[in-house]
Amino acid sequence: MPHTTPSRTLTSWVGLAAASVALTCSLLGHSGSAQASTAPSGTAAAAPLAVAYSATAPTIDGTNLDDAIWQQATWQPMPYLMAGSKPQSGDFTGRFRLLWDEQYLYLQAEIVDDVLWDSRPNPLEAYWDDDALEVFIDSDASGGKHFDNHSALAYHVALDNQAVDIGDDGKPHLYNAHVKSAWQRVASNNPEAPYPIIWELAIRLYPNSYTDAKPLAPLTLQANQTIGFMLAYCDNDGSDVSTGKTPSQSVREHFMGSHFIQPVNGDSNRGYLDASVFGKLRLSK
Ligand SMILES: [Ca+2]
Ligand SMILES: [Ca+2]
Ligand SMILES: [Ca+2]
Ligand SMILES: [Ca+2]
Repeated sequence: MPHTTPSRTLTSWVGLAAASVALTCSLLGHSGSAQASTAPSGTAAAAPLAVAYSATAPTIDGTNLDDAIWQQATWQPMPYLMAGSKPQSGDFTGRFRLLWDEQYLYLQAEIVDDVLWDSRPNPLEAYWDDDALEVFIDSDASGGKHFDNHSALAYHVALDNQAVDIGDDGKPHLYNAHVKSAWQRVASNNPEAPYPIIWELAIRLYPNSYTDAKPLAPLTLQANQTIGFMLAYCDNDGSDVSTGKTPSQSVREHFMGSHFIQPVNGDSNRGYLDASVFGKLRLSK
């Protein structure tokens, strides 16, 4: 990270995220089969991350890291590569924090992405190959296969703020009623600034028995509820267009997430299939 980074906040959290990766990798290297109580944070086996209750709902408008409501939440890093190549910090860096009330799980993310890319105007087409913030939610932390059922959902929230996932018919569906989304760039007078995005979500949770044919009402969230959760970012900058692909053929360059996923046959991209790889949240009050 160059020392000319304009944002003091950014410098410190990028450094912290890197330190966290180093520490976690080190712990993983020595821990073998870790117990739930001692497993490193950022792993499926780790103790649940406590999420603070907010009596006042945060405004979902993609602004204001300094909002007093968000100061009760703790930043979490997104340091783990799940697919593609590992990006430099200016290519992608992300962190996020969470709050809850009875209606929603709230998320505020700060994302550095050097090129915003949305080459497929149809929100149902290859949405993972356009830039997207991907939220994995398993409302009862049941784990298990969820590709074409709603025991868990993997909401790909696109740059047009629409949320898409595979439905129980095996085809992509929009779930815009489930996720309220807004994002904006952070303005700066420094020409070297990375102009990070503040991306905010309010997420409804649904029971395992939700189906597309008979959508159920969202759950009322409760203190001490445990939720399966991961956050990821699909980063495409269209770099492969220079190699002869058309923009609509361009594929995701990095898929970075909040949790370490044990690879199977070298593949860590398992969150869209198996909710057992998610981390866990505990709603505290
Ligand atoms: Ca990028
Ligand atoms: Ca798109
Ligand atoms: Ca579930
Ligand atoms: Ca991008």
